[in-house]
Amino acid sequence: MVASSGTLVGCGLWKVSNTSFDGSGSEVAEAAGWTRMVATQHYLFVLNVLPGEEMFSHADHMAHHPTEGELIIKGEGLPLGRNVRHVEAHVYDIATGLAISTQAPTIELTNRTTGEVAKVPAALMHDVNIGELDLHFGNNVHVAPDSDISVKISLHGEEASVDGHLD
Ligand SMILES: [Cu+2]
Repeated sequence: MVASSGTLVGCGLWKVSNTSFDGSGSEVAEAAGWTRMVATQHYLFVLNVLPGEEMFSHADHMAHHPTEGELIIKGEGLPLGRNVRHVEAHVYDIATGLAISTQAPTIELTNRTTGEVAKVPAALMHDVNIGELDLHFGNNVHVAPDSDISVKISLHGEEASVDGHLD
């Protein structure tokens, strides 16, 4: 499966840079995070790996009105911390082009440098500013610095994987 660069809306990084990057471009962008797009028979997956994001429950959101971060629609957001990244998967039905929000994919991150494998709990959320157009699954996960990683995503038996480096 060939992964290519995406230009769809993701979380954080797109607020500071709307440039498409795919690993052949800026090393600075590659260090901070990246976007990959991959399709299976029925689904288009747009995967973003970004700096850690703060996630808020509906109650947190109503109480504190955060101006950045993510609103959890379903599931639980894991805390920020040292070397924490935010992995997210935007899932689209290829036949309709619509975002899928009712069936959570399985997301797994393999650190090929350290050998660690981590399941990324697929909470449903969207950016507090962008709103429902940014609907996606994902969570925060620890990734050691200077690592080559693979992110594997599967839904209803259809599986795809993308690779990238994080400084
Ligand atoms: Cu997110």
